[in-house]
This record gives sequence, C-alpha cells and structure tokens, in this order.
Amino acid sequence: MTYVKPKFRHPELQKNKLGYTIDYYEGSLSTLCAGCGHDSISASIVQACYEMNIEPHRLAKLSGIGCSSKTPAYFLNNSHGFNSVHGRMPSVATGANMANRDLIYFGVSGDGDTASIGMGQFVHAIRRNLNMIYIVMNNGCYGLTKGQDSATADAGSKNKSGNINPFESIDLAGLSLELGATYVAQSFSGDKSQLIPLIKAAMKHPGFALINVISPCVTFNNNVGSTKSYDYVREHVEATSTIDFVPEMQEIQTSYEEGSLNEIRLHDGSALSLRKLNTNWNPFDKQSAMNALMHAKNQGEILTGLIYMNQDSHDLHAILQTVDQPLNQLKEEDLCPGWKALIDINADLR
Ligand SMILES: Cc1ncc(C[n+]2csc(CCOP(=O)(O)OP(=O)(O)O)c2C)c(N)n1
Ligand code: SF4
Repeated sequence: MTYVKPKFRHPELQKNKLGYTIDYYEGSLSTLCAGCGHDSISASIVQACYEMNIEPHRLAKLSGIGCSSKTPAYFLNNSHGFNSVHGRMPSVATGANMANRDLIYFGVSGDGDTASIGMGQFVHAIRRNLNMIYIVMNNGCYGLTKGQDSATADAGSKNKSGNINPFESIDLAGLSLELGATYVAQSFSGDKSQLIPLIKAAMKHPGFALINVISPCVTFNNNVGSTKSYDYVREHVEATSTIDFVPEMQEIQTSYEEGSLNEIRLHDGSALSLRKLNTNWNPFDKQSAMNALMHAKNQGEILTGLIYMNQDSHDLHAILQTVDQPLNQLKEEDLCPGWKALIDINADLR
C-alpha cells in the first residue's frame, strides 16, 4: 500500500465559482481501514464545500479523538484545524466561535467521543445554540480502541465477539431535540445524495446543526447482529424525504406532485426542497419529529433526512447580544473606553 497521494489531476477538472477545482478541498491520504464509512463522509464534506464555493480559509475544522476525529486530516487541507482532546471539541469550538464569529465551524466527532466522554460538553453546545455544524460519525463502537460497544449501540445488538449489548442506546437525534437543537438531521455514510444537501443546509443554518450519520466500522462492527452494519442499515433505513439544496436566488424547479413539496427558505435566500415520504412527520413541529423518531426506533428502523428545523433560530451571539464585529478584531480603544468613562460610571452609582 502506498501512503503518497498522487498529485496528478485531470487538466480539465471543473472549477467552482471561486476558481478552485475539487482537489483544493481534499485532504491527505486516509489511513482509515478500506471501506470505513467515515471516509465516505469526508468525501461528502469535500463535495459540499466545493459546490458551496466555500473559501477554505473561512472554515475551521474541529474534532476530538477517535478514527472519526482523525478525518479532518483527510478533508479541507487549506482550512484551519484543531484536533482537541477526547470529548472536548465543543468547548474548543465555543471559545473559537466566541472569539471569531466570522468563520464556519465544522465539528466532527464519533459516538464514543460525543455520547460517552464528551456528553457533558455536547449537551451544553446544543442548549447554547452554538453556531456550528456537528457531524457524529456513528458506528456504535469505539473503533480506534478496537471496537468496544459505545453508548449508541442498540440494546440487544451483537458485537463482533458475540456479546449481546444489555444497555439501552442513547438516541443522539432525540436527545438533541429534547435539548432544543434547532437543526437535527440523520443520514447514512453510503447515501451521498442525501448527506451532501444536509451538510450544505447545515452550513447555512444560524445555530447548532447536528447531523448524526450512521457510518459502519468494517473492522469491528459490521457483523451479523450489529445494527450499525452496512447490511442492517441498508435494510432498515427509512428516509423521511428526498432532499435537494438550492443555492441563493435560484428558483426551485421540480416535478413533484402539488402539496408533497416543502420549500424551506434559509436565512440567506438559499433553500431546501423537501419531498416528504413519511406522512406522519412535519420537520417544523418538534413533537411530530419526536414521535416519528420514537416510532422508527420501536420498529428497528433508522429515520434519515432532515428530522427537524427551527426556522427562527437565534445563535449564541444573538442570545448574548455580542457585537457584530469578531472579538478578535476589536482594538484596544473598543475594549477599554478609558478612565473618563470609568469616572462617569462610578458617578452614576453614587
Ligand atoms: C481521556 C481519554 N480517554 C480514553 C481514550 C481512549 N480512546 C481513544 S478513541 C476512544 C473512543 C473512540 O470512539 P469513537 O468516538 O466512537 O470514534 P471511532 O474511533 O469509532 O470513530 C477512546 C475511548 C483517550 N484517547 N483519551
Ligand atoms: S477501526 Fe473501524 S472506525 Fe476505525 S478506521 Fe477501521 S473501520 Fe473505520
């Protein structure tokens, strides 16, 4: 096996509006196991950023520890990056976002990194509605440390050693809804046509955008009896809708039957066109989204697509009413009004 990524690209590779070809959005050669779901998610991230004409230097990748958290090395080589400590990515993201609100914060994590050691940080990033994309590469196990069951492994599922998991699983999408998440989506690493528009819309959402992606671990959790294997997911996926991202100012043109199409305008004028496949679910009604998730779980199904979106989302900066200018660009005179102002404040308090 070679570890040198070939530099050759087809000379007529298409350029996006910024003049970049797709390889400008790629990363180093992946060292993950061949067939790992995480590599497909990295490819979707690359494609989404290329098609969205993202300036790579306007984006910061953040992660914790795990095979999933290694993936920022394999996409967006020209972006900022911070590979933090196990489960601590949300606090690093919070600090960075508070200091510079002008970047796109792209967090990737694993189910171990998020639902076990990182749970305390994850839940607070959600309830603060931190403006970031948070992708969980969910394989139901700790891949990097050789496949122990994680907290998202379903009760009754069997791991590679033949042990049955006796514990209830944590449903990250349901938990996020409960905590007030303003954008909740689920997908499957093998379904790029669904995942790419979900990533694009998440980048446009002003607030915390969770995308829980089932991403099979071919080495430790792809056996019969696992509910996170390729075979199980393919057989039990239930898409809520077909979904398409429509860039700013373009008209949505579809051939869907009247009434079945939902046009979701995002705050910058771009849109998602959503054709509902599941009649019992409404992506703007939290109760209905929760019911649909619970129903799917009881049936052993995995509900995918945009599960819920709050179109009136106010992110942490809006809640705290911080200044529009990134804090890291404020000058000393903006931050320190001087001794005369202090005298006036003290006089007011007398
Ligand atoms: C503080 C600390 N505790 C434990 C570990 C060992 N450790 C490394 S990765 C990992 C779990 C990774 O699982 P997950 O986040 O699901 O990622 P995956 O490898 O499956 O993609 C653990 C427990 C660590 N690196 N640091
Ligand atoms: S051990 Fe599993 S999660 Fe880690 S790279 Fe291999 S297949 Fe992917």
